[in-house]
Amino acid sequence: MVYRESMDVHYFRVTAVDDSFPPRSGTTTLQINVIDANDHPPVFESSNYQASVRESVPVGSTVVTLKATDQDVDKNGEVRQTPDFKNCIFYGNCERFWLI
Ligand SMILES: [Ca+2]
Repeated sequence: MVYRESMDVHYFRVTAVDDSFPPRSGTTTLQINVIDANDHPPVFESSNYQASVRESVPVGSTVVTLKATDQDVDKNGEVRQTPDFKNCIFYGNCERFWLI
């Protein structure tokens, strides 16, 4: 198995030999770039976050900042927030959400 995360470029030395006598040969180097696969999930810095907020906090206030990283690159490594979860805290008292 080839993993881009361990080595993203491989080099091979290739030699071709004819059947003349003495044999003649040519050598070249083959470079293979390993393209990333989306094989890693985003991972949060912590498996558990806790925050407290005053009941009078203004709408739009930041309560806690979560950070997640993904070992993949480019589009495969982008970490996005699911739109349905934006600005929501689960298990609140208003139809499953507290909107802040
Ligand atoms: Ca990924």
